[in-house]
Amino acid sequence: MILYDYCRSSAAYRVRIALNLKGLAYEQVPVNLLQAEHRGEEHLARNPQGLVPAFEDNGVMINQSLAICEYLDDAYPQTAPLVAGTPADKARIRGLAQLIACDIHPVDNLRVLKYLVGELGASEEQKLEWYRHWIHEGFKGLERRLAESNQTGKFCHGDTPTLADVCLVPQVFNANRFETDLSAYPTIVRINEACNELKAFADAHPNLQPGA
Ligand SMILES: N[C@@H](CCC(=O)N[C@@H](CS)C(=O)NCC(=O)O)C(=O)O
Repeated sequence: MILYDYCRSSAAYRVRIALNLKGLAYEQVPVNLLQAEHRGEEHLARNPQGLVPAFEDNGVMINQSLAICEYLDDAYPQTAPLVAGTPADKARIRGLAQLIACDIHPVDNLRVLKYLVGELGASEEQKLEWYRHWIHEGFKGLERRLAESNQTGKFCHGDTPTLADVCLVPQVFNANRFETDLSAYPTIVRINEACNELKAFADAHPNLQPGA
């Protein structure tokens, strides 16, 4: 298994956590986003969107972090599932994961920030305001969903990490990197801390990756 990733990519961070939770060994090939390696032909052949991660297993190349995580569940059912339970449990886990991966992360992505500052002429201050605005928009709803549900446990869904936690931790890392005030989200902060006490999450931290 090969993960083409970048240390600070939160989508790749998700896959690193998922692989660690499932106890699957993998090789890492860094693709440096700051040097635009993701826009080069070598990486476009792996992911024509020019994004990381890309994941290769048994000669098959897979794109999109959530699809990669669900592939791991399907291809390696003997390992801890990331999405499990009744249809309603699975829908809740996927819903929480998608709230982060589909509704928060894409608008704060590197290419969006570059476009804001480059093509649209936003200042650094406006860029930061944009970044934090979309974190707050997403985290408001996420906090309420987590805090008001008795299905929330030590982690986002019960007392075992799931795909929702795999998405939550990198998003909180990003929020902290951009110095976002998270005091209004005690449940998110608590779950993030509980996750990071686990080796699978700690080992996936951006600072510990090649090229960090
Ligand atoms: N939906 C994709 C998102 C992938 C993505 O946005 N990757 C970012 C890093 S977190 C990236 O490659 N950004 C490069 C850029 O914006 O130029 C996934 O989940 O895999």
